[in-house]
Amino acid sequence: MTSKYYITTAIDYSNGEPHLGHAYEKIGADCVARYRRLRGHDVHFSIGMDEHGQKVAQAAEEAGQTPQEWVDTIAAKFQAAWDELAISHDDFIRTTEPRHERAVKELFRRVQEGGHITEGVYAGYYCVGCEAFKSEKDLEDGKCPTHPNLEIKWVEEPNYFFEIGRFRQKLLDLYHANPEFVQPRSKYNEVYNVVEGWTDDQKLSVSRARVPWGIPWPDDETHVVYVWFEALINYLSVTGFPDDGYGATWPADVHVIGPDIVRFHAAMWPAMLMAAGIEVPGKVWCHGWVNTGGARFSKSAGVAVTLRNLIDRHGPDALRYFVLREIPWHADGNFTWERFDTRYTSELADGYGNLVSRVLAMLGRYSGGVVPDHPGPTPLDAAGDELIAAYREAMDAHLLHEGAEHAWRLVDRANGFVEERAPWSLAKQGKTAELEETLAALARGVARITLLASPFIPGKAQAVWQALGMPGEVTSATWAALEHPPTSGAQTTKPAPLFPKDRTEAVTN
Ligand code: ME8
Repeated sequence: MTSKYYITTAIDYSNGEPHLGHAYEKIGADCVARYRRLRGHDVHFSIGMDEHGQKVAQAAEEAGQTPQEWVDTIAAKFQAAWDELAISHDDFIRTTEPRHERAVKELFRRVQEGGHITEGVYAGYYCVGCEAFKSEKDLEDGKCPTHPNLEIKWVEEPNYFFEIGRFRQKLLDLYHANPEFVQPRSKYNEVYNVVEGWTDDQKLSVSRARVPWGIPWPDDETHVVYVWFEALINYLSVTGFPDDGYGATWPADVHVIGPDIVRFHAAMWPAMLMAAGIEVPGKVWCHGWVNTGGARFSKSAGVAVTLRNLIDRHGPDALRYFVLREIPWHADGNFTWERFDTRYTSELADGYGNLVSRVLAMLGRYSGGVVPDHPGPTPLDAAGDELIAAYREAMDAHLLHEGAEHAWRLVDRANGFVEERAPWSLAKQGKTAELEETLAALARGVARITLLASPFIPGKAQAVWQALGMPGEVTSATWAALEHPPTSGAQTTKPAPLFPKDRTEAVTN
């Protein structure tokens, strides 16, 4: 029985180039999606672009382009980056697509039919950086703390409002019933406290007047739907909503997002769904911030480290591995070139890369490249069983950095096993049975590590899978193959160096 697993990331604003912050989120979600496929789930993984709103319109104007021309160019850049980083999404939604407008209008109709939209006048601050209304207490020294470089605007206009306060108790009930609805716990507490502080007649402005770039407000062309109210609905648009059958994908199992947008996802979004009578998502997973040199990667802060430089340094797989191993998936982390180079050398080149190259070389030398038929088990198999269980526990809990750590412990264990058994001396002494047992165990070990590593370094894992003589793509391997690698009798070959140490030789995969 396969079970469906619908995972999404935030859809990125089309107001600049992709940077490591965006990439980290997509790489992490991709790692989860790939792990779930390995577990046999029927995964639907969606990412995309948030193309409406004032700040996108401003960026287009500054570039001297129409908003549509601008978002087309930006979407192509993001897609190219995600292709290069082997993001295995099943869908790429753009909020300018007709399927999205259709879903927005239908969801809106249901919310309105429920009597949850009212008219009024909004008077308050607006941060274009957040595309969000701000109260006095959200500001620090009159500025938005997330966008201190932008001027806060005072806005006074007739608006349509969503009566979000009516869902206060239902949201609190949801949080009580499902304490893992928002993870990590610190974010749960943040959202809980915000919602608890609402009044029952709390309103949220959900239209903007005089903003031409957006989805027109149904029945009132002088307004567009507020960009957040609209953008969140992308998660339904990709399921085919409102067509019959959207429930095969919806509800999302997990929305992966960053720290600045957790309230939109864990409070506003479920309230909108409740108002429309639609099931809420299973979980909101909030990763941390990626910083460098004391600044956060962002479109405006002018961080000099570009995604191009990062990929070019050691190839896309190395970047994927590094960010997922270095930055815990639930906390903030820091990028430095030094740490990147150190982990590349010790864990990828000298660790996994060296293990693969010596095991395949020994299979060639002592066994004509054919994996001997010897089921073991050896101490290496036992260590593998333990580490697979630990990996699974970590990955099920979304602790990707721990998952990588367990996989790489098996690399160390396998490299240790080579030293302990010294196949070269077994060969010299003519201890054929022991030599065969050792080589067979090492082939199984490498196959297991490769499957465990495949959500992190899919390109290199494919190269090793092929060199091990395993059939098909590593992406279609099963969990059973991880537990009992079908390596006996496989005809192996020697791959090109996986992680060259001389950077000028660095290959992209
Ligand atoms: O927020 N480190 O778009 P966005 C980690 N369009 N994550 C980071 C980051 C960093 N330095 N910088 C950005 C939006 N992010 C909306 C989302 S969803 C319906 C609409 C993350 O382009 C950020 O937290 O500003 C968010 O999850 C994602 O990148 C897109 O940010």
